[in-house]
Amino acid sequence: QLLLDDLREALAAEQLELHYQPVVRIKDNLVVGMEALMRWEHAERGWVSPGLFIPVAEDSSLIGPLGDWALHRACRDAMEWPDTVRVAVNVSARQFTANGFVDIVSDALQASGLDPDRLELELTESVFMGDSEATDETFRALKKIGVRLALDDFGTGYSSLSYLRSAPFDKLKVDKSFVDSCTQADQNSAKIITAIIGLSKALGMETTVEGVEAFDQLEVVKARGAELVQGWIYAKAMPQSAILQHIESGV
Ligand code: G
Ligand code: G
Ligand code: MN
Ligand code: NA
Repeated sequence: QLLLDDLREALAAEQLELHYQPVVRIKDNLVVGMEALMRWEHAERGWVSPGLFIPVAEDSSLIGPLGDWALHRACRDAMEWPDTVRVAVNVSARQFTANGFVDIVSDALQASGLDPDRLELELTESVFMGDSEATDETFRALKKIGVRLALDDFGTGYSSLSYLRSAPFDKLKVDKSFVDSCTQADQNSAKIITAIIGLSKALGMETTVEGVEAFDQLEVVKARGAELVQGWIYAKAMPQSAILQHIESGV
């Protein structure tokens, strides 16, 4: 049976889960956000990585219902957390550019009662590949609702700074690939991290540095001005049932 068929069945049978990875504010070690990451355990396949099944869903229309489910679920789950903790949801370009996306976001907020300011949508530059007028219109409508927008995987792909001139992002997420090499002697990755944080600040945006695994990496990104960090050094993604205890016990 094809992976896509299994995935469709899993969604219908409510076998997909959202796990959440904390985002930590370095200055006071507080958890200020959680990124929702899809998890799927299949009876025969075992754990299937979203890195594998999301692209399969994106190549079909299943990304629509899959993404709707994640938005609704994440908003509902976030209602059980302290209201100082935001929830970030990854949104595929195909989902973002589909008709009705803004309504789905509104529905998820309304159904859950979540404050729009607590919902952050993580987009990648691929949303700029399509019709730019329609994209601009979607951005405007989302800002009107009051949700936050983050540009994910920043610095990879076909980065173009021109997107930042007009798109109303609230946050840039520095890609893990820069962190992986930030402790190297040549310091180029560390310098790029400094530059991205500076750019982000100059434009009035927040920055999250992603994928920090080791203490020496944390030291480098701190020295480079990072304020928000997400990575295994603090925590991996965890199920909803573990979150309250994690937040209460502190970092
Ligand atoms: O959790 P992990 O690092 O394995 O995720 C792998 C990839 O899958 C990441 O690029 C992540 O953004 C993506 N991903 C995880 N959950 C979702 C989701 O709910 N929607 C979308 N569009 N992508 C997701
Ligand atoms: O593409 P996106 O940035 O949404 O993907 C986030 C992915 O990065 C998730 O799959 C998450 O599991 C993974 N991730 C987050 N922190 C770390 C880390 O410290 N190390 C590694 N290897 N992966 C991480
Ligand atoms: Mn992300
Ligand atoms: Na990323």
